Amino acid sequence: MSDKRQRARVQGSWAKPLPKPSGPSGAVPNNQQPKNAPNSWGCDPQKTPKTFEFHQPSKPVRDVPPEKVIEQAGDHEISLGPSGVSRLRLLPGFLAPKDADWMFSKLLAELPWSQKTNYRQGEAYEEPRLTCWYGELPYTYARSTMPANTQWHYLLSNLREEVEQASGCSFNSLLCNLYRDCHDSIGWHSDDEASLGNTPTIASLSLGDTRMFSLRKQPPPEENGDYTYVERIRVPLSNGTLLLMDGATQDDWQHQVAKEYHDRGPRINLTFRTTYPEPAGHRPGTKLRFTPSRT
Ligand SMILES: O=C(O)CCC(=O)C(=O)O
Repeated sequence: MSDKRQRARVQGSWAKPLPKPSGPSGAVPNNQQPKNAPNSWGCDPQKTPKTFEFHQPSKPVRDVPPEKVIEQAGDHEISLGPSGVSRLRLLPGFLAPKDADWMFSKLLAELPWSQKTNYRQGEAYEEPRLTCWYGELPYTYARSTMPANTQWHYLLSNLREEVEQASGCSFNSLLCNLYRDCHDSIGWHSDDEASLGNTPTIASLSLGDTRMFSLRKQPPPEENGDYTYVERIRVPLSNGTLLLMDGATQDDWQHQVAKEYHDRGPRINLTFRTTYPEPAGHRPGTKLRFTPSRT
């Protein structure tokens, strides 16, 4: 016997006996039934609520905020707190497409690209992209260090000057990322290692195929690290686009370039930064607060 039928039988044997019939037909007319007697369905009207009662759900229903897309050139204040104003400046076409194309080919062929090994909870993993580092100081993140490298490729030195003019900032370091195809990525993180100082400005120049740059707001402490309801922004970064992240962006937001599930050609991203000697007594690569490292 099927489980469903077996349960139906057990329920049947427990059902309350029907009231004794009194009329000639054996049936008790409805209007003669005592007011509170169980009806012919075996339901006790006293136990059955007569009216529908609405109970407010104990947890308020929350909407996930719609994701914003920033594509327009110019300055965008993306939040006012909690650490201050977070700002993006987007400059599509910062490099003319023809210039961006030949610089891309040259940097792809001539930079000393390699795959870095990082560590998380004692486990080693290979970064899903290639990188190289320029700066007078070494740079540590995810428990692995890129040694100082002052041999700037002449093209990178020229680009640094152009980016400094456009941003009004000066940069002494550069992290280069090469995404070989749609499978390469960088996970959610903030550029908030102590060696980058407080409220760093990061200038990010993209060459090659377009990839989607995503940002998500840090959740407030009462969310216990749950990002379900945080604000999200997407910025498509195309060949020759300059993006500046400024103000509290590294304190109040995280960013990533996710893997994609359709073909993407290679893309180079140059992130100009200012680095400072690691504070005395700090382990290299220490973050200003507990946030994930780049993966
Ligand atoms: O490739 C990008 O646009 C982002 C790179 C990045 O987030 C980083 O280098 O920290």
